[in-house]
Amino acid sequence: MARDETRIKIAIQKSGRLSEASLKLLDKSGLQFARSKDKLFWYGRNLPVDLLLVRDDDIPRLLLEGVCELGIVGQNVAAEKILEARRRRPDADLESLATLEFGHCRLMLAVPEDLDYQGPAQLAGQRIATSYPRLTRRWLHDHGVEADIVTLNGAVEIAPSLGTAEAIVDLVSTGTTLRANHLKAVAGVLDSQAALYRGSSVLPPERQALLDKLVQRILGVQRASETKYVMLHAPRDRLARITAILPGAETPTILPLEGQSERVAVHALCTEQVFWEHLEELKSAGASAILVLPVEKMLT
Ligand code: PRT
Ligand code: ZN
Repeated sequence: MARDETRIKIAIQKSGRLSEASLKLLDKSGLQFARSKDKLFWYGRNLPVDLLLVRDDDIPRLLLEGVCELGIVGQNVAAEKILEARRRRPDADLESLATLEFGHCRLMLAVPEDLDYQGPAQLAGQRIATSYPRLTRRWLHDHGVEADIVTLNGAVEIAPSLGTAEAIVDLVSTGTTLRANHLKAVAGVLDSQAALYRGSSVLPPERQALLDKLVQRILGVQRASETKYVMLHAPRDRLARITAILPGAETPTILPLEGQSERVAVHALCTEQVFWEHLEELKSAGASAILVLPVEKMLT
């Protein structure tokens, strides 16, 4: 495939936990692709922006080598691969443009459930199985512990029962896998979620402008997904109290209500999550007719 130097390439996971949400984000950002079922490459139809569908582990390298300009990948994978790349190029780095609020998980140290774990010092001289050897090594180093790292590409959780390691460092979301393998999580190594990364290549001004526009759109969709438009009726004399409850609302719009002098309508953009608890609190403070609406797009 000849490289077209005028287009932008975005790398996402081909098939896995991050694929669907990554595609949805790009779709909401207004990108349309000529999809080809099995191919790795989807051509951008409405903008000069193409998609590369690859294994998540390959995304950091594609960004570091300048093959792609943008990529969506878990912070866990990005952090591990950056450390790996630094062995060859000490200044290797990726810029994280935004966290994307999906693919949440935690890289954790886990030990057999019947072990009386007292702290990192207990790991000295032990074998720790993981698919994240560099993050594990850094964590051990930060805790002043020397242990043997056994690098495995999968099925890390069975290493203790096979007798190939005393502990593991692996991703945990619900904890079901650990429990099924009679392991317990005892320390967090890294909190992770999917993030949008920018590669290290320097672009000519026109392509940089296209990239900036694209990033603004993606950030706009991301911000909108966290934002809610709240409408309610409130007694005029409780406005201060009610606006204080609205999460992340800076300057709500206050509108008169026909035929009512004591009550007004309040419209507010809430940039933080609106929970049921907020609505219950608003109601107790005198608000009524409370509506929470999703926001589809935002450009601020
Ligand atoms: O084929 P490819 O290499 O692209 O995919 P993959 O198999 O390496 O990755 P995939 O699709 O499993 O995960 C992609 C990314 O999703 C990870 O790099 C994380 O950023 C994120 N993620 C979120 C997770 C999990 N949650 C998760 N639970 N990745 C893996 N897991 C594993 C976990 O290790 C455990 O073994 O799922 C298992 C179930 O977890 P529990 O705790 O819910 O039981
Ligand atoms: Zn992978």
